[in-house]
Amino acid sequence: MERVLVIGAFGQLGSELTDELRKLYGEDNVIASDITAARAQAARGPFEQLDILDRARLGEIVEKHKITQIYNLAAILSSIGESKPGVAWNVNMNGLVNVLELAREKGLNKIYWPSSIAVFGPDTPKVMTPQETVMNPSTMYGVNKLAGEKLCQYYFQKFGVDVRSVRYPGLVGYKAMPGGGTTDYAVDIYFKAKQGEEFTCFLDKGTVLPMMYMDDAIRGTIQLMESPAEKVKIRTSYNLAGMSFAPEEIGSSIQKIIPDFKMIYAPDHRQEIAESWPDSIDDQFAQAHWGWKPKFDLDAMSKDILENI
Ligand code: NAD
Ligand code: AKB
Repeated sequence: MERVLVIGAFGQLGSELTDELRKLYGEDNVIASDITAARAQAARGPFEQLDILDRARLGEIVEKHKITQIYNLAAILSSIGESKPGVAWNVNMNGLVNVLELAREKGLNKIYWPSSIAVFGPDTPKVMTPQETVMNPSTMYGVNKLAGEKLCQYYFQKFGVDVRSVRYPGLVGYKAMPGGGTTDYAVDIYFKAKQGEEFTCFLDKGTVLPMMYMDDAIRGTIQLMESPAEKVKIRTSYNLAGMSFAPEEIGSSIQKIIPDFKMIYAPDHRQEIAESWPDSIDDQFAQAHWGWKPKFDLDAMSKDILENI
């Protein structure tokens, strides 16, 4: 029987992924953990407060709950990472090392750790960015993700740790708020639109980025983790695509449902980060190796979100 620990479970991804994992493995077999206990009361199911940098406590929790799989979602994202590069390095890198070391020592069955389109940089080909290409990230977060990918591959090749990963595009959902990234505007915009307010976008018109609806991201993650090990042929991290759009295109998609929605543009420091990332992603290996296929395009995502918030 699988016993799963989710680290960073109260974040944008973790809040939804933990619920899905509990449907799959049973509520008591999925232990949520986060550095903050603030939402522990509201969350259903078992919870442990954990700073991923506390390796001893991580080991105790794994022993106590007889954990067989870890989903490591604890991270400092791109925008906050630029203002706190030292903290980003510590959490993003040393947190990952703690999890991989524990997996090696205890022989855990599987580890999940997400990478990001942030591994690409300004000199990467922007359109249909290939799996293997020039990678010179210009953010601390991107540097951490690229190094993390190599570390995951190293632990797989050297120690046989079954660690799996995808490079998510910007994730768009409505059940939990994003935590300090460059793609966060694409969540905030729906809430402003629904409240009948004008939206000020921190990215400029024409800034196309790869994005994905949270339902697709959760489905793809579980699909990868449930695939037989021999189908997982890339052990750095898989390119994964959903959709691509610029701020004015998400605005137009919203206007099909809320015609008087208005937005203005006030680009800030996140514009430079966004400009260093691809427009679109070639995910042919995720499709071929383990059958990835997104379900949501921009209009389908807008309809689903605006119906539900
Ligand atoms: P988030 O910022 O919303 O959540 C991260 C969680 O980690 C938070 O709940 C935070 O409290 C927790 N955390 C921070 N420091 C910690 C520590 N020291 N110990 C334990 N927990 C700690 O991030 P997210 O959007 O849910 O991202 C989850 C993962 O997916 C990250 O690895 C991120 O890089 C990756 N990712 C996310 C996106 C996206 O658009 N959301 C895109 C690409 C990749
Ligand atoms: C961010 O903007 O930092 C994240 C990501 C694309 O990794 N959403």
